[in-house]
Amino acid sequence: EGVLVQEYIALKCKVMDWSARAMEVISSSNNIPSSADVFMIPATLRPETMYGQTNLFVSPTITYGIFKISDTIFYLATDRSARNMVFQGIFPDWGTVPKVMEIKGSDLVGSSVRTPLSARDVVYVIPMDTIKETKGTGLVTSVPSDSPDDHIMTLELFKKATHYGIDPQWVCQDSIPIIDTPEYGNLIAPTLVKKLKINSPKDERQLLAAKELAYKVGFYHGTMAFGPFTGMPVQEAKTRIRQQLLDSGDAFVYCE
Ligand code: A2H
Repeated sequence: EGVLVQEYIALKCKVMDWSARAMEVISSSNNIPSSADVFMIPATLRPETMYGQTNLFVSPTITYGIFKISDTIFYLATDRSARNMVFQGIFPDWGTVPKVMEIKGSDLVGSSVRTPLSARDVVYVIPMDTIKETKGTGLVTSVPSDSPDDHIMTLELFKKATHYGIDPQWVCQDSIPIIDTPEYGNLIAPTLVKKLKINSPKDERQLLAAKELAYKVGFYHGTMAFGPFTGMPVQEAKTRIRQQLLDSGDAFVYCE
Protein backbone atom coordinates (compact mmCIF):
# COMPACT_ATOMS: atom_id res chain seq x y z
CA GLU A 1 0.00 0.00 0.00
CA GLY A 2 3.05 2.28 0.39
CA VAL A 3 2.49 5.70 1.89
CA LEU A 4 -0.38 6.69 -0.36
CA VAL A 5 -3.76 7.29 1.20
CA GLN A 6 -6.63 5.53 -0.53
CA GLU A 7 -9.76 7.68 -0.54
CA TYR A 8 -13.01 5.72 -0.68
CA ILE A 9 -16.57 6.88 -0.88
CA ALA A 10 -18.47 5.16 1.93
CA LEU A 11 -22.10 4.74 0.93
CA LYS A 12 -24.97 4.75 3.43
CA CYS A 13 -27.26 1.83 2.52
CA LYS A 14 -30.24 1.81 4.88
CA VAL A 15 -31.45 -1.60 5.98
CA MET A 16 -35.06 -2.06 4.86
CA ASP A 17 -35.57 -5.66 6.01
CA TRP A 18 -33.32 -7.92 8.07
CA SER A 19 -32.97 -11.60 7.22
CA ALA A 20 -34.81 -13.80 9.74
CA ARG A 21 -31.48 -14.77 11.35
CA ALA A 22 -30.23 -11.16 11.61
CA MET A 23 -33.54 -10.09 13.12
CA GLU A 24 -33.17 -12.78 15.80
CA VAL A 25 -29.59 -11.79 16.68
CA ILE A 26 -30.42 -8.08 16.78
CA SER A 27 -33.59 -8.32 18.83
CA SER A 28 -31.98 -10.65 21.35
CA SER A 29 -29.02 -8.25 21.81
CA ASN A 30 -31.50 -5.52 22.76
CA ASN A 31 -28.92 -2.84 21.87
CA ILE A 32 -30.62 -1.22 18.90
CA PRO A 33 -34.02 0.47 19.31
CA SER A 34 -36.52 -0.94 16.81
CA SER A 35 -37.22 2.59 15.56
CA ALA A 36 -33.53 3.22 14.71
CA ASP A 37 -32.06 3.14 11.19
CA VAL A 38 -29.08 0.85 10.56
CA PHE A 39 -26.93 1.58 7.50
CA MET A 40 -24.62 -0.96 5.87
CA ILE A 41 -21.56 0.95 4.64
CA PRO A 42 -19.85 -0.38 1.45
CA ALA A 43 -16.68 1.45 0.34
CA THR A 44 -16.12 2.18 -3.34
CA LEU A 45 -13.55 3.84 -5.60
CA ARG A 46 -16.12 4.27 -8.38
CA PRO A 47 -18.91 6.60 -7.23
CA GLU A 48 -19.92 7.18 -10.89
CA THR A 49 -21.08 3.55 -11.10
CA MET A 50 -23.55 3.75 -8.21
CA TYR A 51 -26.53 4.00 -10.61
CA GLY A 52 -25.80 0.38 -11.49
CA GLN A 53 -25.91 -1.23 -8.02
CA THR A 54 -27.89 -4.46 -8.03
CA ASN A 55 -26.86 -6.23 -4.77
CA LEU A 56 -24.70 -5.72 -1.69
CA PHE A 57 -21.91 -8.21 -0.92
CA VAL A 58 -20.86 -9.25 2.59
CA SER A 59 -18.23 -11.80 3.56
CA PRO A 60 -19.93 -14.78 5.23
CA THR A 61 -16.81 -15.35 7.37
CA ILE A 62 -16.31 -11.80 8.68
CA THR A 63 -17.86 -10.73 11.99
CA TYR A 64 -19.10 -7.17 11.55
CA GLY A 65 -19.75 -4.56 14.22
CA ILE A 66 -22.74 -2.26 14.58
CA PHE A 67 -21.70 1.24 15.73
CA LYS A 68 -23.77 3.97 17.29
CA ILE A 69 -23.86 7.39 15.61
CA SER A 70 -26.90 8.64 17.56
CA ASP A 71 -29.97 7.19 19.30
CA THR A 72 -31.58 6.70 15.89
CA ILE A 73 -28.63 6.05 13.54
CA PHE A 74 -26.23 3.07 13.49
CA TYR A 75 -23.53 1.98 10.99
CA LEU A 76 -22.58 -1.61 10.15
CA ALA A 77 -18.96 -2.24 9.05
CA THR A 78 -15.77 -4.06 10.13
CA ASP A 79 -14.13 -3.24 13.48
CA ARG A 80 -10.97 -2.33 11.62
CA SER A 81 -12.73 0.30 9.49
CA ALA A 82 -14.59 1.62 12.54
CA ARG A 83 -11.26 2.26 14.29
CA ASN A 84 -10.19 4.30 11.26
CA MET A 85 -13.53 6.14 11.25
CA VAL A 86 -12.98 7.19 14.87
CA PHE A 87 -9.85 9.09 13.88
CA GLN A 88 -11.64 10.61 10.87
CA GLY A 89 -14.32 12.14 13.08
CA ILE A 90 -17.14 10.02 11.67
CA PHE A 91 -18.36 8.93 15.12
CA PRO A 92 -19.59 11.37 17.80
CA ASP A 93 -16.75 10.86 20.32
CA TRP A 94 -13.18 11.14 19.15
CA GLY A 95 -11.27 8.27 20.78
CA THR A 96 -14.09 5.78 21.41
CA VAL A 97 -15.29 3.04 19.08
CA PRO A 98 -19.04 3.07 19.78
CA LYS A 99 -19.69 -0.64 19.15
CA VAL A 100 -23.07 -1.86 20.41
CA MET A 101 -23.07 -5.40 18.99
CA GLU A 102 -21.52 -7.90 16.59
CA ILE A 103 -23.11 -9.91 13.79
CA LYS A 104 -21.74 -12.54 11.41
CA GLY A 105 -21.77 -11.82 7.69
CA SER A 106 -23.50 -15.14 7.07
CA ASP A 107 -26.41 -13.93 9.25
CA LEU A 108 -26.81 -10.77 7.13
CA VAL A 109 -27.34 -12.63 3.83
CA GLY A 110 -30.93 -12.24 2.59
CA SER A 111 -31.44 -8.84 4.23
CA SER A 112 -32.37 -5.94 1.95
CA VAL A 113 -30.96 -2.41 1.80
CA ARG A 114 -31.72 0.86 0.04
CA THR A 115 -28.89 1.87 -2.33
CA PRO A 116 -28.44 5.61 -2.99
CA LEU A 117 -28.69 6.57 -6.71
CA SER A 118 -29.33 3.03 -7.89
CA ALA A 119 -31.92 2.35 -10.56
CA ARG A 120 -32.79 -0.73 -8.47
CA ASP A 121 -33.45 1.23 -5.23
CA VAL A 122 -33.77 -1.74 -2.85
CA VAL A 123 -31.36 -4.68 -3.26
CA TYR A 124 -30.55 -7.95 -1.46
CA VAL A 125 -27.46 -8.76 0.58
CA ILE A 126 -25.56 -11.75 -0.87
CA PRO A 127 -22.23 -13.46 -0.01
CA MET A 128 -18.76 -12.91 -1.57
CA ASP A 129 -15.92 -15.07 -0.25
CA THR A 130 -13.12 -12.91 -1.64
CA ILE A 131 -13.92 -9.80 0.42
CA LYS A 132 -10.86 -8.87 2.50
CA GLU A 133 -11.24 -7.82 6.12
CA THR A 134 -8.14 -5.63 5.66
CA LYS A 135 -9.60 -3.35 3.00
CA GLY A 136 -12.35 -0.74 3.02
CA THR A 137 -15.29 -1.48 5.30
CA GLY A 138 -15.56 -5.20 4.41
CA LEU A 139 -18.75 -4.56 2.41
CA VAL A 140 -18.86 -4.21 -1.39
CA THR A 141 -21.69 -2.80 -3.43
CA SER A 142 -22.30 -4.94 -6.52
CA VAL A 143 -22.13 -3.23 -9.92
CA PRO A 144 -22.06 -6.16 -12.36
CA SER A 145 -22.16 -3.89 -15.44
CA ASP A 146 -18.73 -2.37 -14.65
CA SER A 147 -16.98 -4.66 -12.16
CA PRO A 148 -15.78 -8.05 -13.49
CA ASP A 149 -15.52 -9.34 -9.87
CA ASP A 150 -19.14 -8.43 -9.17
CA HIS A 151 -20.38 -9.87 -12.48
CA ILE A 152 -18.65 -13.26 -12.10
CA MET A 153 -19.69 -13.58 -8.44
CA THR A 154 -23.30 -12.86 -9.42
CA LEU A 155 -23.21 -15.60 -12.10
CA GLU A 156 -21.59 -18.05 -9.67
CA LEU A 157 -24.18 -17.41 -6.94
CA PHE A 158 -27.08 -17.80 -9.33
CA LYS A 159 -25.70 -21.08 -10.77
CA LYS A 160 -24.81 -22.54 -7.37
CA ALA A 161 -27.47 -21.00 -5.14
CA THR A 162 -28.02 -24.25 -3.21
CA HIS A 163 -24.30 -24.66 -2.56
CA TYR A 164 -24.14 -21.12 -1.20
CA GLY A 165 -27.34 -21.61 0.79
CA ILE A 166 -29.14 -18.65 -0.77
CA ASP A 167 -32.41 -18.01 -2.55
CA PRO A 168 -31.51 -17.49 -6.26
CA GLN A 169 -34.16 -14.76 -6.39
CA TRP A 170 -31.93 -12.59 -4.20
CA VAL A 171 -29.32 -12.46 -6.97
CA CYS A 172 -30.13 -9.72 -9.46
CA GLN A 173 -29.69 -11.09 -12.99
CA ASP A 174 -29.86 -7.86 -14.95
CA SER A 175 -26.84 -5.60 -15.25
CA ILE A 176 -27.88 -1.99 -15.79
CA PRO A 177 -25.99 -0.22 -18.62
CA ILE A 178 -24.57 2.95 -17.05
CA ILE A 179 -21.29 3.65 -18.89
CA ASP A 180 -20.75 3.44 -22.64
CA THR A 181 -17.32 2.72 -24.18
CA PRO A 182 -16.22 2.59 -27.82
CA GLU A 183 -14.27 -0.66 -27.22
CA TYR A 184 -16.65 -2.80 -25.15
CA GLY A 185 -20.11 -1.26 -25.40
CA ASN A 186 -22.22 -0.38 -22.38
CA LEU A 187 -21.82 -3.59 -20.37
CA ILE A 188 -18.06 -3.57 -20.09
CA ALA A 189 -17.68 -6.17 -17.31
CA PRO A 190 -19.90 -8.89 -18.84
CA THR A 191 -18.24 -8.25 -22.22
CA LEU A 192 -14.71 -8.63 -20.80
CA VAL A 193 -15.63 -11.68 -18.70
CA LYS A 194 -16.85 -13.41 -21.87
CA LYS A 195 -13.95 -12.24 -24.01
CA LEU A 196 -11.32 -13.39 -21.49
CA LYS A 197 -13.23 -16.67 -20.89
CA ILE A 198 -13.56 -16.15 -17.16
CA ASN A 199 -15.68 -18.95 -15.68
CA SER A 200 -15.45 -18.52 -11.93
CA PRO A 201 -14.34 -16.10 -9.21
CA LYS A 202 -11.28 -18.37 -8.84
CA ASP A 203 -9.86 -17.34 -12.26
CA GLU A 204 -7.76 -14.75 -10.47
CA ARG A 205 -5.21 -13.95 -13.17
CA GLN A 206 -7.77 -13.25 -15.93
CA LEU A 207 -9.98 -11.38 -13.47
CA LEU A 208 -7.11 -9.07 -12.58
CA ALA A 209 -6.55 -8.33 -16.28
CA ALA A 210 -10.29 -7.73 -16.83
CA LYS A 211 -10.43 -5.42 -13.79
CA GLU A 212 -7.53 -3.30 -15.03
CA LEU A 213 -8.94 -3.03 -18.53
CA ALA A 214 -12.46 -2.23 -17.31
CA TYR A 215 -11.12 0.46 -15.02
CA LYS A 216 -8.89 2.13 -17.63
CA VAL A 217 -11.31 1.96 -20.54
CA GLY A 218 -14.25 3.05 -18.35
CA PHE A 219 -12.36 6.00 -16.91
CA TYR A 220 -10.50 7.27 -20.00
CA HIS A 221 -12.93 6.39 -22.81
CA GLY A 222 -16.27 6.01 -21.03
CA THR A 223 -19.25 8.33 -21.22
CA MET A 224 -22.21 8.22 -18.87
CA ALA A 225 -25.22 6.34 -20.31
CA PHE A 226 -27.54 6.70 -17.32
CA GLY A 227 -28.74 9.46 -15.03
CA PRO A 228 -28.47 13.26 -15.08
CA PHE A 229 -24.92 13.26 -16.51
CA THR A 230 -25.76 11.11 -19.56
CA GLY A 231 -23.36 11.91 -22.42
CA MET A 232 -20.68 13.37 -20.12
CA PRO A 233 -17.20 11.79 -20.06
CA VAL A 234 -16.73 9.59 -16.97
CA GLN A 235 -13.63 11.61 -15.98
CA GLU A 236 -15.82 14.67 -15.52
CA ALA A 237 -18.94 12.96 -14.19
CA LYS A 238 -17.00 11.05 -11.51
CA THR A 239 -16.21 14.11 -9.39
CA ARG A 240 -19.72 15.51 -9.82
CA ILE A 241 -21.47 12.30 -8.78
CA ARG A 242 -19.07 11.93 -5.86
CA GLN A 243 -19.92 15.47 -4.72
CA GLN A 244 -23.64 14.89 -5.18
CA LEU A 245 -23.49 11.80 -2.93
CA LEU A 246 -21.60 13.76 -0.27
CA ASP A 247 -23.90 16.81 -0.46
CA SER A 248 -27.07 14.71 -0.14
CA GLY A 249 -25.67 13.00 2.98
CA ASP A 250 -25.91 9.58 1.29
CA ALA A 251 -22.14 9.07 1.55
CA PHE A 252 -18.99 10.21 3.36
CA VAL A 253 -15.29 10.13 2.62
CA TYR A 254 -13.42 7.25 4.24
CA CYS A 255 -9.61 6.99 4.00
CA GLU A 256 -7.04 4.36 4.87
B1 A2H B 1 -15.31 -1.08 -6.34
P1 A2H B 1 -8.72 -1.31 -3.99
CL1 A2H B 1 -17.93 -0.77 -10.65
N1 A2H B 1 -12.43 -6.71 -0.41
O1 A2H B 1 -16.65 -0.47 -6.24
C1 A2H B 1 -12.48 -6.83 -1.76
N2 A2H B 1 -12.87 -5.84 -2.60
C2 A2H B 1 -13.25 -4.69 -2.04
C3 A2H B 1 -13.25 -4.49 -0.64
C4 A2H B 1 -12.82 -5.57 0.19
N3 A2H B 1 -12.78 -5.46 1.52
N4 A2H B 1 -13.69 -3.24 -0.37
C5 A2H B 1 -13.97 -2.67 -1.56
N5 A2H B 1 -13.71 -3.54 -2.58
C6 A2H B 1 -13.89 -3.35 -4.03
C7 A2H B 1 -17.39 -0.58 -7.48
C8 A2H B 1 -16.36 -1.00 -8.48
C9 A2H B 1 -15.16 -1.31 -7.84
C10 A2H B 1 -16.47 -1.10 -9.85
C11 A2H B 1 -15.37 -1.50 -10.59
C12 A2H B 1 -14.17 -1.83 -9.97
C13 A2H B 1 -14.06 -1.74 -8.56
C14 A2H B 1 -18.52 -1.56 -7.34
N6 A2H B 1 -18.13 -2.80 -6.75
O2 A2H B 1 -12.94 -2.05 -7.89
O3 A2H B 1 -7.99 -2.61 -3.85
C15 A2H B 1 -14.78 -2.18 -4.35
O4 A2H B 1 -15.36 -2.35 -5.63
C16 A2H B 1 -11.85 -2.64 -8.63
C17 A2H B 1 -10.62 -2.79 -7.75
O5 A2H B 1 -8.77 -0.50 -2.73
C18 A2H B 1 -13.84 -0.98 -4.50
O6 A2H B 1 -14.35 -0.25 -5.64
O7 A2H B 1 -8.25 -0.59 -5.19
C19 A2H B 1 -12.51 -1.63 -4.80
O8 A2H B 1 -12.64 -3.04 -4.58
C20 A2H B 1 -11.39 -1.12 -3.92
O9 A2H B 1 -10.23 -1.80 -4.31
